[in-house]
Formats: sequence, structure tokens, C-alpha cells
Amino acid sequence: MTTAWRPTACILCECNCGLEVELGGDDGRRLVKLRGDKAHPASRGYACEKAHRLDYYQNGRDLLRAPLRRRPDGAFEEIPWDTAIREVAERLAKVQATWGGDTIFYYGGGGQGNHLPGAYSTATRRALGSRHRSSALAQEKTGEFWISDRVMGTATRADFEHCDVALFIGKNPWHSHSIPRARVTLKEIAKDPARTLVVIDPRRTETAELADIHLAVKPGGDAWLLEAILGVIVQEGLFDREFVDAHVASAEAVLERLRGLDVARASARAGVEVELVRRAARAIGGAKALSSFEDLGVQMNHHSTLVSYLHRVLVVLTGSYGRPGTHHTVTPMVSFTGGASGKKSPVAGAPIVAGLVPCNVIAEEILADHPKRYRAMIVEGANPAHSLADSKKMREALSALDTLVVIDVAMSETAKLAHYVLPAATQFEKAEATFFNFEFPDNTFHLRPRLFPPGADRLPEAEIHARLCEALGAVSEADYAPLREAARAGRQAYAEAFMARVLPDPRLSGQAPVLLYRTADLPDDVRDGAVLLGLVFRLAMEHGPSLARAGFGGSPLESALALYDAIVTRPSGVVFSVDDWREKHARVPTPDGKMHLDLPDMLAELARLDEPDAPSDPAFPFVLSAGERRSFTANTIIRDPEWRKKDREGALRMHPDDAAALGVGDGDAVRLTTKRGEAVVVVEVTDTMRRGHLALPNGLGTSYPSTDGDAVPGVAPNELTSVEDRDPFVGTPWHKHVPARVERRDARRA
Ligand SMILES: Nc1nc2c(c(=O)[nH]1)N[C@H]1C(S)=C(S)[C@@H](COP(=O)(O)OP(=O)(O)OC[C@H]3O[C@@H](n4cnc5c(=O)[nH]c(N)nc54)[C@H](O)[C@@H]3O)O[C@H]1N2
Ligand SMILES: Nc1nc2c(c(=O)[nH]1)N[C@H]1C(S)=C(S)[C@@H](COP(=O)(O)OP(=O)(O)OC[C@H]3O[C@@H](n4cnc5c(=O)[nH]c(N)nc54)[C@H](O)[C@@H]3O)O[C@H]1N2
Ligand code: SF4
Ligand SMILES: [Mo]
Repeated sequence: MTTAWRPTACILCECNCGLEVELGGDDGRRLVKLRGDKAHPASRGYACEKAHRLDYYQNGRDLLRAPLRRRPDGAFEEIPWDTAIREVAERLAKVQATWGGDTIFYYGGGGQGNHLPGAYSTATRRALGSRHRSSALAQEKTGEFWISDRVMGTATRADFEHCDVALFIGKNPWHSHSIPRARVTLKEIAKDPARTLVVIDPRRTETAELADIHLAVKPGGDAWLLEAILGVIVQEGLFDREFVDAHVASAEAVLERLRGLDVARASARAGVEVELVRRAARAIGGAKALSSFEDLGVQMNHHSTLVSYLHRVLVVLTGSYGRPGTHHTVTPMVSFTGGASGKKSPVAGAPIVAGLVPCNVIAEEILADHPKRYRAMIVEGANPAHSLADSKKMREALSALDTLVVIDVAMSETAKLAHYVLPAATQFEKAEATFFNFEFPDNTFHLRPRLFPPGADRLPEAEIHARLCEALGAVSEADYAPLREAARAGRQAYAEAFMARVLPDPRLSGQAPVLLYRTADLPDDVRDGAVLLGLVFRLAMEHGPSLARAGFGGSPLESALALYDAIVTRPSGVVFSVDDWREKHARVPTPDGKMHLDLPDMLAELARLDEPDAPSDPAFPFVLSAGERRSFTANTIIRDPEWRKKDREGALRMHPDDAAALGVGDGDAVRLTTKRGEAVVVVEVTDTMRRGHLALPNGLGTSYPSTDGDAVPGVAPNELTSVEDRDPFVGTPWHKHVPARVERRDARRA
């Protein structure tokens, strides 16, 4: 068999590095060799160790083969697609007729690299009148979005490649990436004496090992630490007065607090030497160009929204916006960010930020005795029974639904609870793309052509949604015919017909994704990209100059068609927008064009930092970070435990003194207990941890078929977490700060 390198992408984290793959095996469907694709405009040949293990995803033993229906006895039976689509449509239509479409909740829409399904799902949601939805973003990023939106009208990303000071707050990019070519960039910063790497993390992470300054904060102490850093910057006049005068409308109240702050006291509460805090603050305040990134270590921790606020204050006071090496706003293909709409979730009354219901209230939204409780749920490309707080409660909630439909590639923890499981084509069996396009000034979009047709009886989500919408009577052949005819006259005629017929008609425009999928004239290997025509047209209307600089100029229609053509014909990705630092930031996108630092609720929250700590529960003397990113973790995207070259069981990391006090050593099993659950777990003793701090990896504890039934290696972290431990403003969980107890396994339980 002749082999050739085929372009595709890694699907294991938000970077979606471009890859080349050599296919093999008896059926030509094994991913035999993988390497970074040098032609990919963002990753430029970069890939980390995880990408080489993608065959474990494509050829998992628990991939779904056919649609499944739950029988009255609880077991699943395989059914034909026609039956599955008809029955799912009937059941959801009945829920809509009985309780209203707004009781049909949508969760997911894609994981790290599969975002086209979310775009197609809008048609199904419209057909059902479904209004409420959520995704993993509402358990990590909504606090940052909400604050950024209020402070400066937009969320930002930072240009680490060109900064002179890089700051990571609760983020370990060596393993978790999130910035392009992370390890190359980190090493470059580390080895350049003119650049400074600052890491805030209780653990001496791989990134902290490279750092010039590592602030090993006490777990949960970040609010005091950031305040102390800001205190030094303000008290020593290290902030960018010119920037503040030009762009900031309100900062007096927060400046006043920072001027009076007792830096030594705040540092002590953060558990960091005050002299080290001063050194870090002077480096940060003195930066020519500061890039910074906050992530789960603080976003899933006490004071998460307050920390996002303090981080924003730092960005603004240091003028770290709108210049190379600082923060920027990307031109997005699809925007994930957004602020509070003022709308609330129907049962818990929780604030909806960026259109998403907080993940931690979903169980309550289902289990409450309330007329608008969610009755049905569609879960697509997500595994909430495993990934959301308190798996026991989540299972109880999902089991209480009238109808649960799961669209997944594998038998996930969530699929196991469904009434219907619809088997989706894998990300190599259909054209796929990520909307996590965060590069700047050149932003990249990559439609990966499929490598081969779907195996078994799996279907791409685009096809599943089209069939559901047809079965629901939302769209029909009669709607397709004129568009198909226009398509025969060429893409321009097709686009014009689409605009003339579909956009003015609310019913048809709700079905736009399905209409595009059914009628666009695209080759099979990129057919799932049809929905992009609608997206690039909107992009061309809103960001014409950015597209023109990338070579896609002309009228919005010309620009959109040229870009669409490039996307469907360039299999290694396309630079779709080129931005200009000056133009992009001439105006801050708030109503008055100014930034606002004096947010009364956050100032009140800051004042509360002066109160003494609440007493901790002596029954739980440790703080557990439940869900650390490591070498071979990738949420629950790969389920076969063999994919992990090391740490197969996912060890519990612990400081040597804590291990000695318990009388345990490397490889010993201990009992780990929280208020919601307990688990037996193997210990790894490491002086990278702080005393009293424990860490368990993310994404383990998934079941996988083995010769003697299902094996579940490792601990599912959310068997140990609880829904009420969450941020008071936006409801994000405190997974990195779970009070816990550890006992030797032979010790008697208290
Ligand atoms: N290998 C791998 N990479 C991934 C993923 C994966 O599963 N595996 N998942 C992807 C996803 S979905 C995401 S959201 C990102 C997340 O990326 P990260 O946020 O970087 O990942 P984590 O390891 O969960 O948490 C980061 C750090 O928070 C630290 N931390 C714990 N408690 C505290 C605290 O009190 N204060 C501070 N300052 N830090 C604390 C931990 O020690 C840890 O080093 O990673 C992405 N990349
Ligand atoms: N305790 C604790 N919990 C956490 C975290 C933590 O740090 N600690 N991290 C959280 C974070 S940041 C995140 S992002 C979430 C992630 O959690 P989720 O958003 O729930 O996503 P994944 O675990 O990535 O699950 C992806 C699902 O998609 C399926 N899948 C893969 N490819 C396809 C496809 O092409 N089509 C379809 N339809 N399905 C597909 C996989 O089989 C899997 O079931 O976990 C969160 N949960
Ligand atoms: S896991 Fe992330 S950084 Fe590593 S190759 Fe895949 S996409 Fe790139
Ligand atoms: Mo995430």
C-alpha cells in the first residue's frame, strides 16, 4: 500500500496544532505516524507528545457503532437511523408541546477541536424552540468574560511571542498549552536575559521551573497576592499614568484602596515572601510589554471572579493593551465571549453570561419542582456526567429527565445515562474545525478535510441535525430545490440566492445551517464545512479590512466567497484575517470608549479581603486540586487508558513532609475523602507540591471495556466535588480548592 502524509490537526487541546498523518493498518484507517504540519500557519510544525497517540482516539474499542435506544429493562438496543431520528424527533416535539421548547436544554457543541456541530445544532434548537444552553466554558471562563466585558468591553488574549514580561496565574502552559507553540515560546522567554517569566502557582510546575520568578502562592491565596502586587505597583508609581489618563474613565476608588494597602500583610496572607512579591511587582510594573494569562488554578478557585477583576486591573494599570507583546482582541470566526445579558436561568435564577447557564446550577435546574425545569436535554460532544461538579448529583439529574439524547463518538459516562445515543463520526471521519482561533495579528482558520468516511453506522453531526430538522418538519426538499438549482449556476449565484431567499425568512434563516449543508456544492471530504459560508459572510460584513489585509478584499460577498473558497481548498489552514495593532485599538469597545475599573461589587468584595479567614474544617486538613493537566491527560477525549505512556492510574501528588506524616511513600495507595465522596488512589511524593496541597489529574476515571468487564483506571475528579462550592457571582466551580482528608488504607476511618 502506498502511503502519503495527509494534513489534519490534533484535537486534544484548544491549540489544534496542524498535523500530517500517515494512514495504515489493514483498512487504511489507523493513524500510524503523526508529525507537526509545517504548512499550518499557526503551529508551524509544532506538536507535543500527545498528538502521536491519536490512534487511541480513532480506534478506541468503545467507539459507538449504531444508534442506541434504552429498553424498559434499562439495557441498550441497536436501532436503525430512521427509527432513531423519528423517535428522538417525536419525543422532543412532545416535550416542546407539553412543557415548552424552553425546557429543552442543550449542552456542549464540541470539545477542544470540534466546533462545527455546535453551529449545526442551532438549526435543531431553533426547530424545537430551545432557548437555554451551556458548555464547559460556563465552568471556567465566564467570570473572566463578565469582568473583561464590564472593564473594557471585550475579553482579550495576549501576545506572548513578543512580550518582555510574561505572567501566568494558575496556568501551566508547559502541559496545558493554550498559546501557540507553548514550549518553544516559554523556552525563548526563559533563556533571554532581557525577558522575565513570572509564574503564580502553589506547585513548582514545569512552567515554574523555567521561571525567573515563581510565586508559590498558598492555595486559594491569589486575591491577596494580586492585590499585594498591585499595591506595590501603585505605591511605587510603576503604573502607566499616560495610558490611564487617555483610556480609563474610572479608577480612583481602586487606586485609593491600593495606595493604602498593607503590602506586607497581604503578602503574608498569600503565603509569599514580601520581598519576592516586590521583585515580581517591579518586574511587572517595569515591563515594556506585559503578556498575562489566568487559567483554571484561579478560575476554579476561591475569589475566582475577584481574581479576574484584579488581573484586569493589572492589565489596565500597566497599559498592557493594544501594543505588540501585550493584550489584544482577536478577529474571531465565531465569538465565544460576551457579558451578562441580564437574563437569568429559569429555575435557579443564575446569571447567564456569554449566553451560557452556569454549569453548577444545571442539576438544580433539572431536579427542582418548578414548572420551567428542564425536561429534556441534548448533549453533544461533551461528557457532563464526568466533567461537571458532583457526578453523583449530575447522574441523578440526568436520570430524572423525560428525554436525554447524547450525540457522541464513544460510550461516555453521559451516553450511558441516555434514552437515545446517536453515534457521531469521529473528528477524522468528517471535516472539522475549531473556533478557538486566537492568533493575532494574523489569525488562522483550519477546516480539516476528513481522512476517511465514517466507520460502522456513524454519521457526521451535520447529517444528524439535518435529519432531525427534517423529521421535525422545520425544513424540507421544497426548500432545498431552488438553492440546489442556483448552486448549479456557480457559487456566486448560490450565495446570492441564499441571501435573497433565506435571510429575510425567519423560518428559513433558522434552518440556514441545514440548508447550506444540504445544498452546497462541496466535495465529500469537506462537506461538513458548508455552514462556514454563512459565518464567513458575517465576518466579511463586520471585519472587511482585516479580511482584505489577508488577501480577501472586495465587496462583502466577494470577500466572503474568496475566503470560503480558500478554506475549503487549503487543507493545512488559512490566515483569514490580518489585524493592525493601531487600528484595532483606536477605540475601546465600551459604550463611552473608556475603560472602567471602579466596579462597585468588586470593590465591596475587595474590602472583604480584610476580614479574617473563615475557620477551616479540621476534618479536611488538605486542599485538593481536582483536575490537574499532565503529560497524558486530555479531558475525556481519549478513553483507552493505554494511551497514557506514564502515570496510567493518575497519581495523587503530595509533599514529602505530608507523606512522611502519614507514613506513606511513592506508589502507596491511600484513601482520599471529601465531603461528597471518597476514592482510593496511588500517591506520588514530590517536593514540587506545597505542604497541605494535593493534586489529582484531569480526565481519568473513565470506563473502558477490558477482557473482564469495564475497567475504570484512576479517579473521576468530580466524584469528589460539590455543586455548591462555587463563585458567588457567576457560579464557576472551585475544583482546585476541595477540602480533603487523606488516610493510609490500613488506617481505621474516623
Ligand atoms: N495536557 C492537557 N492539556 C490540556 C487539557 C488537558 O486535559 N490535558 N485541557 C485543556 C483545557 S480544557 C483547559 S481549560 C486548559 C487548562 O489549563 P491549566 O489551567 O493550565 O490547567 P490545570 O493544570 O488544571 O491548572 C493550572 C494550574 O493551577 C494550579 N493551581 C492550583 N491551585 C492554585 C491556586 O490556588 N492558585 C494558583 N495561582 N494556581 C493554582 C495548579 O497547580 C496547576 O499547575 O488546559 C487545556 N490543555
Ligand atoms: N474536577 C474537575 N472537573 C473538570 C475540570 C477540572 O480541572 N477539574 N476541567 C473542566 C474543563 S476546563 C473542561 S473544558 C471540561 C471538559 O469536559 P467536557 O466539555 O464535558 O468535554 P470532554 O471531556 O472533552 O468530552 C468530550 C466528549 O466528546 C466526545 N467526542 C470526541 N469527538 C467527538 C466528535 O467528533 N463528535 C461528538 N459528538 N463527540 C465527540 C468524547 O467521546 C467525549 O465524550 O472538563 C471540566 N471538568
Ligand atoms: S495536545 Fe495541544 S499542543 Fe499538543 S499537539 Fe495537540 S493541539 Fe498541539
Ligand atoms: Mo477547559
